[in-house]
Amino acid sequence: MILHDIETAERSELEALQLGRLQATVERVYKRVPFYREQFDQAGVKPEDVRTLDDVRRLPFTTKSDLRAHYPFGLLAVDTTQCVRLHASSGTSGKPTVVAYTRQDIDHWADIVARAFAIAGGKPGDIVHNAYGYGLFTGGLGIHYGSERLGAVTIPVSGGNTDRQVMIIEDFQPTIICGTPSYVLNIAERMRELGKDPRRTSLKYGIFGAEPWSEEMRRTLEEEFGIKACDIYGLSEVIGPGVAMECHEAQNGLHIAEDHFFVEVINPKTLEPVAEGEEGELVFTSLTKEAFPVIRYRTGDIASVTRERCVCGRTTVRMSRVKGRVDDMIIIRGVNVFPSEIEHHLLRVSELAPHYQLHRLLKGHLEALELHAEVTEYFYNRIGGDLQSGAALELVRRVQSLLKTHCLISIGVRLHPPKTLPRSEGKAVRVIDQRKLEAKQLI
Ligand code: DLL
Repeated sequence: MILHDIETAERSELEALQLGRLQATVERVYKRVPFYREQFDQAGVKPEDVRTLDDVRRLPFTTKSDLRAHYPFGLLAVDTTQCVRLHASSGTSGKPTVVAYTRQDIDHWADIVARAFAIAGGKPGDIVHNAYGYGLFTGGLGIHYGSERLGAVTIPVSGGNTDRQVMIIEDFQPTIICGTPSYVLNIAERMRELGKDPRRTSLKYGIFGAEPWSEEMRRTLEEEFGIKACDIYGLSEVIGPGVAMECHEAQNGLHIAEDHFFVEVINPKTLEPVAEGEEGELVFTSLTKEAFPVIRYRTGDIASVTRERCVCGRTTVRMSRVKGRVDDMIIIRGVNVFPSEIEHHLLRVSELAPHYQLHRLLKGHLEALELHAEVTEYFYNRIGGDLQSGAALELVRRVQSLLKTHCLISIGVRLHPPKTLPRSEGKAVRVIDQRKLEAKQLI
């Protein structure tokens, strides 16, 4: 089901719409947001210089630190009294980033997320179990409004209280489940603990995102629940969930809602555009937002885009899965690796459960990486619970050599008994930085 004609329009029609909206946005921010006016003036560019879509490149970038520097309302293009909602994204340190919405922004966002549901296979009348957290995080309410806009029966479960999640899935018979992939996997685990089979629920589709996940994690979730799982991407600064959504037909790249967001992919070091299909940092310019427009916002997320036609019939640009954030990239002796790449290989090892953490450590002055992974119940029982047994040590060596071959990194591997690593209720914490802990202990 395609909810809006623009998703299948000729590129020329879409680009004409984008240009008009871009020009209007640039003019608005220049008039209304002193920060943007100063930035444009410094770059020597005026709103009327934006004559083609390529001219976007003349505009300055915006970063998370710009947002922080204007905390909480400094970048709003309307008076706060014209806003009907505020959200915030939790920063790793210090103050969060605040984002604001007018009534029209909320309305557009609901349309965008309703379209995302349809892209993932959703229809009016579906029953949606929404396990994204409700609150300042955009996941819960963003998905909620889109699901209602689609005409689906929306269950605002929020994250956590996993036993209640299991009960609701059994009793309310949802057809779609939304949540972070790591949390929904935990729901499956809990169902099994309670003697229930996740494959026998009413669920047909999963809409998973808000954290990086791999193709193998998709396979695991699809097999666990017997569903089709699609990737949803978004970030609060740009709007929240729905910026891009993977179609259930191809499951090969996420369609960007290009009538609302203009995408670029840049080399994060040179800030120059990369060639189509090449990986780089995603940069978005909002085209319709009133309260909190963003100009060339550097997301920090690494992905590529393609303009190739999709089998679903949509003509919108597709982005690849997000590999991770620029700041999540781990550099071990000159080799770069993202946690999601490690996950990709780990989940192929049948003796390991899909629960892991990566610890960054200092060995002397050199950085080292240690993988903490849980073994499956089956393997644990087979080795009689002895993680020092020959079979366990052989498994450690095999995982090390797999990661050495495919990710080119030498990594320590520690096996853990089943169900001993922490479980997430939202975004999973995959990387623990022991370097900072160690440094603190030294003081
Ligand atoms: O995570 C919005 C969202 C909610 C998206 C629900 C999808 C579903 P923030 O909390 O601002 O917003 O975090 C945004 O999360 O810059 C990415 O690094 C990461 N992220 C979001 N979706 C994906 C995804 C929401 N599908 C940050 N794959 C982004 C990988 C993702 N990373």
